[in-house]
Amino acid sequence: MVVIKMKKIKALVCGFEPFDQGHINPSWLAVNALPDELEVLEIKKIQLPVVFSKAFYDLEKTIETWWPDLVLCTGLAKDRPQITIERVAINLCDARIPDNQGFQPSDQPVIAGAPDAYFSNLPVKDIAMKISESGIKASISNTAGTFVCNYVMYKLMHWIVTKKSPILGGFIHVPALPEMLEHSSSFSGMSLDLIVMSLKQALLACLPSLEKRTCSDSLQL
Ligand code: PCA
Repeated sequence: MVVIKMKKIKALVCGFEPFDQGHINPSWLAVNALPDELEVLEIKKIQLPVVFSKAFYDLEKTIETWWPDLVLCTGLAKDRPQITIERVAINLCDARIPDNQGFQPSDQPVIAGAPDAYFSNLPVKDIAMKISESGIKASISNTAGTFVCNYVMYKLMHWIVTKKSPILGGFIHVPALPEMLEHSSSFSGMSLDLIVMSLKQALLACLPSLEKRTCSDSLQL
């Protein structure tokens, strides 16, 4: 008899705590509102501190205890009107504002001597397309900035590459909620519901790539 056991695919999804005098960070609000399961995905959610010396440390600890198949990090980009899927992280920390522990690096590498940049290994075009098809504005971004989000994405991709890990990893920036923006702002932000929906679409867009990687484990003869 052939028994087909559907193995759950583990997705670790991260958002950030508030920073820069904000009281909320929609990245974490949206991540926290995701279901615990989505189709074949088992979802674990964590909030990361906006602190250079801690953010990746917390993420790495969770990766090395839970061993996810996918790591999707998210953060707030208040100056962007739409969901942006980051294609690349660069080896640079150049902070416009201090992090939540007052550290403000200027022109420092994330990791001295490491490559100038790492690409996301998520299907970034498929993600942008799937979110757009659901009626939500989304595009690919070629810069994750030079603050904590870029730092975390760079460290994550460096971890994946140097450990030769099969994990899919990458980063999505989400816009501000409407109530976070000044009246004078040229755009109106995005509702939490739409941000949550975008993250679900992003996770679903990763399934074909994930299933390709894990299908050899799911057949038990
Ligand atoms: N956005 C910041 C850090 C935390 C967040 O949500 C960034 O884009 O670097």
